[in-house]
Amino acid sequence: MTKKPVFALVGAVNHGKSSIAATLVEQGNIGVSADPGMTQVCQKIEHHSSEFVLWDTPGFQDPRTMLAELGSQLSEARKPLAVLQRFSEKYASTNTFEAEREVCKVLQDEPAILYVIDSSKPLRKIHEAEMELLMLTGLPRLAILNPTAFPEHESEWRAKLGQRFGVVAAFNAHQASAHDRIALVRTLATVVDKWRDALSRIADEIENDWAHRVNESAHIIVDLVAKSIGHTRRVRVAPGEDKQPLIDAAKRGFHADLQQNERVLHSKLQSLFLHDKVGLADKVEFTYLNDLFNSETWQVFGLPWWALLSGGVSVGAVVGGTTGAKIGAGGEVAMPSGIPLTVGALAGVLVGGVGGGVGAMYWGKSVAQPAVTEGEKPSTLTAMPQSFLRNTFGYLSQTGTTITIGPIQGKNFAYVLIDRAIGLVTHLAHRTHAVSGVETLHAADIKQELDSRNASADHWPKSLTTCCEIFLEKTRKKIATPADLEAFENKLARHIHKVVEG
Ligand SMILES: Nc1nc2c(ncn2[C@@H]2O[C@H](COP(=O)(O)OP(=O)(O)OP(=O)(O)O)[C@@H](O)[C@H]2O)c(=O)[nH]1
Ligand SMILES: [Mg+2]
Repeated sequence: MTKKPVFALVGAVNHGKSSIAATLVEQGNIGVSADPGMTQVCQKIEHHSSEFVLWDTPGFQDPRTMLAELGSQLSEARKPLAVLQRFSEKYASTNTFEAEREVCKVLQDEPAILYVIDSSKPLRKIHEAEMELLMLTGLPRLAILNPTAFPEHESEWRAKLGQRFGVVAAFNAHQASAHDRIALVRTLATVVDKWRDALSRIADEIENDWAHRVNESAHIIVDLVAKSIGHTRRVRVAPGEDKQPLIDAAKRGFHADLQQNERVLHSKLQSLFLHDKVGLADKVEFTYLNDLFNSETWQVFGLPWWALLSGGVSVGAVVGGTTGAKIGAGGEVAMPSGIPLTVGALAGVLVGGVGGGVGAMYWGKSVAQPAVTEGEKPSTLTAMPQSFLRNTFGYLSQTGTTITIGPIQGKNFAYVLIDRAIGLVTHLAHRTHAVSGVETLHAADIKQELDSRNASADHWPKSLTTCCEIFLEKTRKKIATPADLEAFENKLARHIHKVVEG
């Protein structure tokens, strides 16, 4: 059986070797640091699903002295790796050439060399010695340009690399997309002949895995939406018991259920994109996740982009004036995007036009308000005259009654959930595993990112909105078939594909 492909990341201190490793294999626990000399010993890294091995190394610390000692031996040797082996043995019980010996240990595994270069840094003699040593190993080689800032020295690096490295690839550890990872593996397939087929298969696997993740994200988003828009909570009221405190408590519980559903969805998305395994310090803080019912978040996610342009006043003017929004029979307003907003939502916008904060609050509350029904007869208790309630449900006073909280009345609720989820998917899909540090996501940033990609629900193509509306309508009526779910899932998956690739 042929050995599986093995690669060794070599390059000068602090040029981004560990960062490339982290991004390429999507692992956040590889030591990356701004302090030079972070990697002291070699680390063997296996890709989570593909059959290849990556060695992270400290790189050479003193390649000029090493080259002076070994240069002529290496250039004359039939087996350069044996020369390196003897070199390692010679210094084995000393503290000389520690980093070099670590690299040599890995080179005995006959890897293909990935020579990492930060092309924002100048090329020096030490780097030329490094390149020379790598060339003399006789191992297959690929140079990777990974500028950590503006690549002002790229041309001088390329000039020197050309003589010793057949192929030079660009791969930015902080920005590389799945597409870039796949492209790098395909490039490697052209460099290492003996692993050409294996590497092509690996590239295919990564491509399929990525497509699966996107499809799966659409699946779990649709699942969450179906679950959330139909969600209800019941509370039993004993004869003579005061209902209102029970209703208020049940509403709080109802909102907590929906928040929990969303939290579960978001952690599933994190796992899907392999961002849940990073150490605590690297965790993204999704602060907006805690405020599904926060009025501000609702405003950010529920309003079309044009309504957010310049705050409340113009929102009122735009809705009331130029767009000519119509109130339909169902008390809904058709916005230019075709996404219906409830009258309550519109009122929120309009009130917002007059008095900013109040409008935002009303907006948030109105759209996130669940239906409240008593017994079997649906009624929005809070909106009905007490006399009517007494007459209609009086007979229940002997035995008590059951009150159902939910489902959410605002039709925009589903779109808020979907936008937030796709925003998170977009963020996770573009976050490389080399990027560390706590990052706080704000709802407004997510919305802006989606809008900049024409991806939020108010930018959707009509066919997607129509499909979504059919799915929502049937789900609300509890008549959605698996085929309806699948149809929406497929369309949403195609949309997410475009968004994450854009
Ligand atoms: N902006 C930016 N910074 C990067 C990129 N790649 C690496 N860095 C930063 O460069 C520094 C060094 O990165 P490492 O991956 O630790 O470099 P290394 O070559 O493994 O370093 P040693 O193990 O110390 O030899 C870290 O602060 C990284 O965050 C990149 O693509 N863009
Ligand atoms: Mg390192």
